[in-house]
Amino acid sequence: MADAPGSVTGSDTVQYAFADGVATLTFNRPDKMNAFTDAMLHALLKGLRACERDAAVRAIVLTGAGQAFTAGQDLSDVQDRGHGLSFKDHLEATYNKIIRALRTVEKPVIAGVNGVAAGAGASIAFACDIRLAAESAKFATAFGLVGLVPDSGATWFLPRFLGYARAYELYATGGRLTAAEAHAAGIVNHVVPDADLADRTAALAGQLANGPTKAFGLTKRAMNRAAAGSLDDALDYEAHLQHIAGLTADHGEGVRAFLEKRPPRFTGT
Ligand code: LHQ
Repeated sequence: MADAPGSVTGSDTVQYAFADGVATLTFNRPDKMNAFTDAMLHALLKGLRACERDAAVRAIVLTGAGQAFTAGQDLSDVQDRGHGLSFKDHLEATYNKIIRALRTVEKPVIAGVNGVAAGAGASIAFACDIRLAAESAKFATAFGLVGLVPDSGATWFLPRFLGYARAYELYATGGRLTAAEAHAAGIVNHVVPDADLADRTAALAGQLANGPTKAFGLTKRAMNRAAAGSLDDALDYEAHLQHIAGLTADHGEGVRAFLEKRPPRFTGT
């Protein structure tokens, strides 16, 4: 944890911590349910880009301070913006870049959903690779309750988890999913007692950070591509990426360790 709070993200409202290959970005406006201001969104993007550039970062955790993961867009910030950036320009300058960064960073990203994830905050959780949720966490669609359409990838992610009808109904009614419901629907990988969330998330992130992270990154690239293409495309692209993975030091180490009946020592190269 060599970095002072805010020195990587440029803001204390998104805190950055690094230890043992795991970078943790914590949304930190607990008195406002970690609702996003523009400064926070830019800090999050800056933090994700720093994670992407830093080879020492081999897994990323997003979580929230206090009671909420994040309540999404700070609605008072929208009111105060007056006739500044249009909603479209704002989305393109902030949330859309964050969602793309989460999907393209070739390192596993885990959301430790510690409380409510609302609106674009739920979208950010959906864009992570793995979600652990505290028992008291909730996913609140929120957009419709304030007369907005789902954004930040919400129309892409939720129907893939729930199917069209359940996703549309949730958006149209402003519905919420409990952690248990989200787990049953395949949105959340694991539901854990509230008091255990930070440790369980850190343990999983630590496990991944010690793995063959180059291969994990290529797996993400392959799955992103497969989600948008045909089986034929997926077969061709998997073969292309397997060629790359097959040349990594971690592949050699993994095979040697297996044959020598010892645990592997992966380096992410
Ligand atoms: C908040 C917020 C919040 C400000 C809680 N803003 N203060 C993208 C681009 C451009 C434009 C617009 O939108 C988007 C995407 C979006 O994300 S739209 C959806 C925005 N989010 C919402 O609509 C959620 C609004 N919040 C809520 O529904 C509730 O607060 C939740 C369900 C998150 C939590 O409920 P409670 O546990 O009952 O807490 P609370 O409502 O008492 O909130 C605590 C404080 O946090 C309170 O402030 P105060 O000063 O009165 O103590 C809230 O006003 C504040 N807060 N969310 N989004």
